[in-house]
Amino acid sequence: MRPFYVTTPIYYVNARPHIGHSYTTVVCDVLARYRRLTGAPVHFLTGTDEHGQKIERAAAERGLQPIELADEVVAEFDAMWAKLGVAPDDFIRTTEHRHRLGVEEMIRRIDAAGDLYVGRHDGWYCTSCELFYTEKELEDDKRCPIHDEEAEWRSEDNVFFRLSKYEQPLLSWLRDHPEAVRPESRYNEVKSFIEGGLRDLSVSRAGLQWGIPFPEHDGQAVYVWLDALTNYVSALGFGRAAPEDVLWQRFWADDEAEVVHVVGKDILRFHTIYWPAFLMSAGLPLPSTVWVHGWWLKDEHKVSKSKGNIVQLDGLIEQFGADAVRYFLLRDMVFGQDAAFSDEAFIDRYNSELANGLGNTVSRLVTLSRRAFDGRTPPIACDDNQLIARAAEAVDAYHAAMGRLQFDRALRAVSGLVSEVNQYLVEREPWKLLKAEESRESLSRVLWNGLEAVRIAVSCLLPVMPRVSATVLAAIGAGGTTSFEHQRWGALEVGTELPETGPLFPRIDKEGEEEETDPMISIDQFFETRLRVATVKTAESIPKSDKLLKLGVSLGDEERTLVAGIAQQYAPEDLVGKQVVIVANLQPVKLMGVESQGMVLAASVEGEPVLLHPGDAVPDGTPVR
Ligand code: ME8
Repeated sequence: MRPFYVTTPIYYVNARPHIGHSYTTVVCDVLARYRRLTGAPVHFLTGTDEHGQKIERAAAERGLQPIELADEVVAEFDAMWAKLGVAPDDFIRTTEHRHRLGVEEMIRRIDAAGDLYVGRHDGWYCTSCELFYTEKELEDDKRCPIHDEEAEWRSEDNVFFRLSKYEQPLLSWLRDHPEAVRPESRYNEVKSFIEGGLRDLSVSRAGLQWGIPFPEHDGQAVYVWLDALTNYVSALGFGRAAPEDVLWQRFWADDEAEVVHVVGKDILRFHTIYWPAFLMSAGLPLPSTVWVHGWWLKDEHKVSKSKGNIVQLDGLIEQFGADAVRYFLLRDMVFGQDAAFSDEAFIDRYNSELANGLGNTVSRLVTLSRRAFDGRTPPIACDDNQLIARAAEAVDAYHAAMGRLQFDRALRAVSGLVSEVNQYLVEREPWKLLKAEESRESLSRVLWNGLEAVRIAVSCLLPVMPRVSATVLAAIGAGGTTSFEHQRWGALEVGTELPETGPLFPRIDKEGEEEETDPMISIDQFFETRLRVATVKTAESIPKSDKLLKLGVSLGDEERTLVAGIAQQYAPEDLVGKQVVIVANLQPVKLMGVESQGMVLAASVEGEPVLLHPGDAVPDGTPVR
């Protein structure tokens, strides 16, 4: 199987990790886990971009040395990835020696190709982008189009890279590799940008202290983007004549390797023009695909430190768990487009698809199976039912979408399958089959089918919700699933033990209060309870009971005796003549020697009953629905 190398951008250390960084990194983690489940060798890299004027300034503002700031923020990124269940194989920092070796080797090769020269550089510079702009590219008041910050005029001698020489080679590369930049809209954007003409690029900065010294050019430091982009190869051992270069061979140099960079649209040009041009010049293979996603917005603006509208995920992770947050990030953003973040959207998605959808379906199936089959999966499997085709379709749709990074669609397919299972249970009503011995066989089939379809659905969720999926698989008797191999119908073992598990996703209301997970019922189930209006004809206290009253009520064509626990709130004489709502088909029970033939409905205010009365007088016996 093709080796798969996936990278996040390396993040600047002037900002704490927020939803934007988390999104890209979770996407890469999901891709890495997905590929591992298919059996491919995988290498997943993330890291930090620590050089440059921007970091130098941010550190100075806090009275720190740049490396002190970097160490502090790196610890935060590390902690965030651990919290989010992100497990990279490597974390590169551009201040590491191994990285410097890679950058020096890159420059040596680019120089050997005759692509470097010294020239004068005048232009408008945005420090946040670390990029020169032409006047035309700037917004009004000379503001940067990405950061909305004022650009500054700079004029200095720099080392230049002959980017213009790569105009045609880049266009040929794009023409021959339609998958080189995805989605297609970004591919088209890059292509027309190159067709508009490329100017040579300044790749050094004069007087920059906090950077890698430019080899052979005293007083110049390596431009941060040439520095930063090289991380993708320096982390694999490029530039080091060392035995660990096996990573470099396997995940980059080898033709077989599939190299995928995932980036936000803010850094599209760096990854689809500069980076491939540097690689061409250095005589190195190019990445297979640069996948470009949109921005998380808050109040219609890109979430970013410079906008000051940061969304941090710590609170959500603490309250709902990392897996729910991962699910939301992938489910609610169409990869490639922008998405607006809100707490409401999070809670709605969580309640509908995780708590009521997956959590509830699993808990129903497991509870019924445990009860009916002595704590085990059902004894009889089934290979002929409506869920088989549904499951196969969902798995196909899921894999097709995952291959195109259409995570929203992939998860919709899975969540659709879970809904089908729920619907199937509502139709088959296995809870009704629990008691009768002659229904055991059909009960076994229905529950096994439900569990098997859930097993297949949850196996698809393994890359996205690694911890919860493993818990669910263990809870339904299919623990230890580590590959997609068994996604076909029929693998769930019969009669295997079902361990006890707690609730998976407690339901949350919008104020953030946790609720017990309420099992959903069908309308038919609701109508199994017969509610009727009745008039209280007589009311008296029950001797020796200070809580209970004995009520005589009329349902029109029928009189009933009820016992109600309302003596402390209602005086008997106040009740006579009042209409109430009763449950008319409750099995009679004896309370304090009196048979109660139904139940009076009351709102329960912290345990205190408040009787329900119809708003208008209605005939006795009128059904309530
Ligand atoms: O650009 N929505 O680092 P950076 C979605 N060091 N994604 C977002 C986002 C948002 N609102 N905000 C940030 C750099 N991101 C360079 C990269 S790579 C060789 C050097 C994500 O810290 C997104 O992936 O500004 C974006 O491309 C990246 O963070 C920018 O991170």
